[in-house]
Amino acid sequence: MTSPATHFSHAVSRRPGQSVTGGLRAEDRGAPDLVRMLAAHDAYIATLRATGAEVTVLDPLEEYPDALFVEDTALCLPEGAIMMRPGAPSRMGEVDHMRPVLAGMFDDLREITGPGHIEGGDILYTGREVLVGKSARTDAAGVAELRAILDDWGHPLRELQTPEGVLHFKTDCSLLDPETILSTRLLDSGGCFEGYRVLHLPDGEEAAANAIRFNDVVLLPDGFPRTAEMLTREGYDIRPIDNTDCALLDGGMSCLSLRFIL
Ligand code: CIR
Repeated sequence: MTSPATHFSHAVSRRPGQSVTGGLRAEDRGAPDLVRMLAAHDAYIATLRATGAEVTVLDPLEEYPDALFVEDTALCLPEGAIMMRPGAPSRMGEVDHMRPVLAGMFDDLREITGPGHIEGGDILYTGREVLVGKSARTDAAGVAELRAILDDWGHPLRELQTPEGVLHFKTDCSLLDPETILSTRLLDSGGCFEGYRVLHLPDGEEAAANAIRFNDVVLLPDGFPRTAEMLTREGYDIRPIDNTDCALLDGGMSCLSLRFIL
């Protein structure tokens, strides 16, 4: 079954630059290695392209160390794209660089104009609804502004809470198919996925929660054997991708692309 939440014709991604070593992180566990990160990024893009999708790869933005995490700058839906308004002050300017790219692709381009804030990492589109977790980056005013736009497009929005200490809602969950969510027990314990089938990350492998279903494959951070085994057993075709360096900046599989159908 194809769904606009799991099946895509296009993606947009951005290469990391030298400045990525200065990217935001909740805890300093060392600087990412750009050479290894670029190799992982190549593998990520190649995996998306191998599914038949067209992938636009943008040049690094040295003035924005976190600009490779393009997901936070926009929400792309079948009806159009919405420019976000990041809650991290150092990331707000990234939106100005993504707007012209999406303007060339979408007829209907909307904007969160503020004063609220919202980042794409806090938004999970499941096909039947849009789940948004308030977080240190996403506030009630940002969610309200998004809701007004989604009302126009007929998408129900459910406002939720990203757990304390978790960067984004999707740091802790992913959509595996329109009925199935991969989630940490922590996030799911809040009851936000009622009505979906939920697969829990095995204990100790919570860092594998940020995966993406992209067409017929699931891109999963490498190094989480029990999660890989569980998903394979459940019938998903997984593609492990080295996430060592993005993880040092609290990033995962979803943050590295905007995915949509044109
Ligand atoms: C940040 O703190 O904004 C970046 N270092 C990581 C952003 C990850 N984005 C995402 O999960 N959507």
